[in-house]
Amino acid sequence: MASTETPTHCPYCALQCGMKLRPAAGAAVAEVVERTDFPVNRGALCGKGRTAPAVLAAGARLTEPLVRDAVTGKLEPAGWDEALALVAGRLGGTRAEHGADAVGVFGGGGLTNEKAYTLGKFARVVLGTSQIDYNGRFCMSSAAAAHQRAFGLDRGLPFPLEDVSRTGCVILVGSNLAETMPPALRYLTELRENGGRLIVIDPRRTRTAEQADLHLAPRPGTDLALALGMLHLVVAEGRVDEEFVRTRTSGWDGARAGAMAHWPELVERLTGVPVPLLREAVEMFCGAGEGMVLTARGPEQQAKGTDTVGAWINFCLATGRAGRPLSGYGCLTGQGNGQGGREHGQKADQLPGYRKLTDPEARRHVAEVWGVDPGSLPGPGRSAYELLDALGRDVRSLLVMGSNPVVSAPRAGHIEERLRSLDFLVVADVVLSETAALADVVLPVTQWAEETGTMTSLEGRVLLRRQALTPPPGVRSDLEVLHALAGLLGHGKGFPADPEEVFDELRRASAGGPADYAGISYARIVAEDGVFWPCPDEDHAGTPRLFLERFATDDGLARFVPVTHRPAAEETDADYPVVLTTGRVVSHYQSGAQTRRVAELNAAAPGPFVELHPRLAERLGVSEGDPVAVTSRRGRAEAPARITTAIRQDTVFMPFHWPGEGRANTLTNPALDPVSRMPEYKVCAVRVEAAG
Ligand SMILES: Nc1nc2c(c(=O)[nH]1)N[C@H]1C(S)=C(S)[C@@H](COP(=O)(O)OP(=O)(O)OC[C@H]3O[C@@H](n4cnc5c(=O)[nH]c(N)nc54)[C@H](O)[C@@H]3O)O[C@H]1N2
Ligand SMILES: Nc1nc2c(c(=O)[nH]1)N[C@H]1C(S)=C(S)[C@@H](COP(=O)(O)OP(=O)(O)OC[C@H]3O[C@@H](n4cnc5c(=O)[nH]c(N)nc54)[C@H](O)[C@@H]3O)O[C@H]1N2
Ligand code: SF4
Ligand SMILES: [Mo]
Repeated sequence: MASTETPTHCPYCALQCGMKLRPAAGAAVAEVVERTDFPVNRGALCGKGRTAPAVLAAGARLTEPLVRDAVTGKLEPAGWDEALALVAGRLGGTRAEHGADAVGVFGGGGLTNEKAYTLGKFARVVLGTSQIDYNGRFCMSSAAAAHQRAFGLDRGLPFPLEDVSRTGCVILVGSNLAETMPPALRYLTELRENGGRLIVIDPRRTRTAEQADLHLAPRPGTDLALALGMLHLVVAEGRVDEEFVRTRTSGWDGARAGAMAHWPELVERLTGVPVPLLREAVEMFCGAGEGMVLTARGPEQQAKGTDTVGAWINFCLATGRAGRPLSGYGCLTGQGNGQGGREHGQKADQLPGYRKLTDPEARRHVAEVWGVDPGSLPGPGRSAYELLDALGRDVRSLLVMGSNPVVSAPRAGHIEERLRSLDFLVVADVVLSETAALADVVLPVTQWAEETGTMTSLEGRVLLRRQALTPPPGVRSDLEVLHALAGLLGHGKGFPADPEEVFDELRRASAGGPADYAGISYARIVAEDGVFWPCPDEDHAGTPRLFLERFATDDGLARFVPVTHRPAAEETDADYPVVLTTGRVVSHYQSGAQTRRVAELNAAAPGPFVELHPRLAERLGVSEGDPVAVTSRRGRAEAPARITTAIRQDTVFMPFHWPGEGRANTLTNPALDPVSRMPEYKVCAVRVEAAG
C-alpha cells in the first residue's frame, strides 16, 4: 500500500466528512490528517472521526472466522473454507427444509453501495428469499415514505448543505446536530451570521437548541399536532402562498381541513408549547423570504412519523417554501450510507435504483441486468422489526451484515431471545458485536480504510472511500464473502468481489430508475468531490438541487397529504407516569460496537445515564449520579442519574449506545408506523425510581 496520504471519508455518519489517512507504524494503524479541500466539512471532524483508526487495531477487531463448538458451546477460531462451507450448508439446508423464505438477511446503512447492492442481489437471486430488510428501517424510513408521498422521490436533502447557511429561516425538528454531526453546526452558525434565524424543536434544550433564536420544547410524540398548529396559524393569519399552492401543488383542500381542526389552544394543550411561542415561530419563519424545515429522528421515530413529516412538508408547501432556490423540506439522514443503503435493494420492498419490487417494469429491467427470469424474483418481505420478531418461527436462519440489533432494536430483550431461538445465525462484522457474540458463525470482514467503495451522503452526493491500509491477513471483504457463498450455493458468476466491477453493474441496474447512478464513475467522483444523483449519463452534471422546475410526481405537482394528530402508541398512566425518549451522545456511534472499543471515546462518555429534571429527581429522592431504575411494559433498565433543567419535567432521556443493564432498548416500544414500519423509539411510558 502506498505510504502517502490517501484522501477518503469518515467511517461513521451521513455527513461523510472528508479526511486523509496516513498509515502509521505499530498499534495505531493509521493517522487521521485534516483534509480541507472537501467542501462539506472543510477539515473539521468530530472525535469519532478523528479516532476511527483505533477500531481497526489488532486488539479491537476480529481477525479470524469463529465457529461455535458443538461440545463447549463456545465460539472457536476456524479456517475460512470450513466457516464458509458451514454457512452455505446451513443456509441451503434451511431453504431445502423450510423453503426460501425461512432464510433471512439483515443489512445495514453503513454498508457501501456496492455491498448493499450485492447483498440485495444475493438474497433475491442466490437465496431466493423475500426476507431481507436492514437497519435503515429504524432510521429514516418515515421521512423516506413522506418524501415519496409528497414529492414522488426520496433524497434526504434536496439541496446541498451549503444552501442552509444562505436561507432566511431554518426550523430544525428533533435533530441534535451539535452532537450528531458536529461539523455541520457551522452551517447554522453561518446562517445566523448572515442574518438568518434558527428555530429548534426538541423536548430537550440540547447543545443544538442553545444556538437557536427560538426553542420550542414539545412533549415527545406531539410533533404532528405542533406542525398542524403552525399550519393552522399560517392559514388563519393569511400567510398561505396561494400562487405557489395553485401552480406547484395538488390536494391543498384536504391538508387545509386537517390543519384547521388543530386550533392553537388545542395544540398548546397537546404539546405543552404556549400559543405565543407558536405565533412567534410562524412569524419568524414566514417573515424570512426563504425557509427550510429539516427533520431528524425526533419527529420521525414515532408510530406516526410518516404523517408527522407529511405535516411539515404541508407546512413548507403552503408557505411556498419548497421547489425554489434556498427553500425546502429536508431530512438529515443518519448513517454513513443511510441514503445509498436505501436505494440499491436491501430494503424489503426495493430493487436497485430506488425501484419498486412490485413494479413489473422495474422487475424486468433489473432481472435483465442480473440475467434471471423476472418471475424468479421474490416479492416484498417483512420490515426490519417484523423480520426480527419472526426469527425462530417463520424465519429459521439469518445472515446479519452491518447491524447490531441486540443493542439497537426496539424491545431488545425480546429480539435477543428471538435471535437465540434461530436454527442458525451468521454475522459478518469487523468486531465481536453483541449480536455476533450470539452467532453460530462469525465472519471477520474488512471495513472502511481497508477497502474501496462508494457512499451516498445525506446530500445525495455519491462519494468514494478509497482503500488506504492493508487489512490483516485473516479477514475478507463483505464482497469476497458474498462471492464465495454465492459460488458454494451454485452461482459462480454474477457476484464479483471487485468493488468497481460491482459499481459498474449497479450503474446499469439503476439506469432509468429514480436514483439513477448511470453517469457516475469512480473517476468522476474523485475529480468532482462527489456527484449528486440523479446522474443519468456521463455528460450529465449531476443534480445538487432537486424540484426547482417540477416535482418528481407524474403531473410534476407536489402532493399535499391530509393528516390529523393522534396520540403516541403508549401514553403515560398511573403505573407508567413518565415519558421516555432516547437518542445519542456525541462520543458514541449507534450500538457502540465500534466506538466502545476506543479508549478516548470511552473516557469522554463512559456509560449510559438517565437524564432527568431536578423537580422529578427531587420527587424521587435522587441526586446526581445515583442509580435510577427505569421500567416500561417491556422491561427494566438501570443507569446513573444526570440531572439537568434542559429537559422537560415529564420526560426522561436515555442514550442507546450500551448493552447490559443500561440498555435503553430494553424499554422501547416496537409500535410501528403503518406506512414506513418505523418503530416508536422516541416515545414510551415508563416508571422511574431510585434504584438500590
Ligand atoms: N454522535 C453520534 N452521531 C450520530 C449517530 C450516533 O449514534 N452518535 N448516529 C447517526 C445516525 S444513524 C443518525 S439516525 C443520526 C441521528 O441524529 P439525531 O436525530 O440528531 O439524533 P437523536 O439523538 O436520535 O435525536 C435528536 C433529538 O431528538 C429529540 N427528541 C426526542 N424525542 C423527540 C420528539 O418527540 N420530538 C422532537 N421534535 N424531538 C425529539 C432528542 O431530544 C434529540 O435531541 O445521527 C448520526 N450521527
Ligand atoms: N432507542 C433507540 N434505538 C435506536 C435509535 C434511537 O434513536 N433510539 N436509532 C436507530 C437508528 S437511527 C439506527 S441507524 C440504528 C443503528 O443501529 P445498528 O444497526 O446496531 O448500528 P451500528 O451500531 O452502526 O451497527 C453496525 C454493525 O456493523 C458493523 N459494521 C460496520 N461496518 C461494517 C461493514 O462494512 N461490514 C460489516 N459486515 N459490518 C460492519 C459494526 O461493527 C456494528 O457491529 O439504531 C436504531 N436504534
Ligand atoms: S460528523 Fe460524522 S462523518 Fe464527520 S467526523 Fe463525525 S462521525 Fe465522521
Ligand atoms: Mo440512524
